[in-house]
Amino acid sequence: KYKAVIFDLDGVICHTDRYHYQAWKQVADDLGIYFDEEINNRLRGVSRMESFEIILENYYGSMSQEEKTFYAEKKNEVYKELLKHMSPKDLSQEVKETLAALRLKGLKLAIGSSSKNAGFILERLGLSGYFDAISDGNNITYSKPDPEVFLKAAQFLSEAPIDCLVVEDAKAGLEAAKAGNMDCGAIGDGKTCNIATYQLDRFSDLLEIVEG
Ligand code: G16
Ligand code: MG
Repeated sequence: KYKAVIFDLDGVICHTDRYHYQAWKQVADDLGIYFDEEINNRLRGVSRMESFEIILENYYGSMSQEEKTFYAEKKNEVYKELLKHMSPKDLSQEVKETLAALRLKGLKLAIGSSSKNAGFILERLGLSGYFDAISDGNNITYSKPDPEVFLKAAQFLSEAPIDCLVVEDAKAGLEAAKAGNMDCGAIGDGKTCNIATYQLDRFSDLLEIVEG
């Protein structure tokens, strides 16, 4: 049925959300901005600068574009330090086995992530070179819910969007898949929004879905 599967990275292949949270928390604390896990949930799949704009909803001063860039870069420095804690052990057995089984079925596999750190994260997980294509924050102009990141992934794979299945944990990502005319499976936090084609209780549920 499908020829390719495009995976979101954070929240699907791995769980870097706690590192994003810790890094943003540090910046928010420095600026005296209220920030909690609930606000952090709104940052899923959203680009770095857009994430900071959401955090700044609780900032009652004014901030220039230069300052915004400065703090977003500061967050990224903290985040990248935290990512160094990641290793191939952070890749679950289930994800590893499911990816291998999908590949055996002849499906192409790609990453469709908003993150500019996708390459580094894949390296930490021991997945460098594993995917047939990587579309991430470095090759897009518009971030999720715009479909660009997934459409580029399909293009890199030389597949039509309609032949690709997207797997996402974020509302912005599920909306992006829809906007790109792609079927999508929601996992984790993504299951709370009912716009997905499929609901995945487990990552390995993908194996049944691709059987059609
Ligand atoms: C991820 C995260 C977002 C993050 C974004 C940009 O997206 O879910 O919270 O803001 O990447 O990350 P960076 O600052 O590393 O460029 P995805 O699409 O992989 O879930
Ligand atoms: Mg995600």
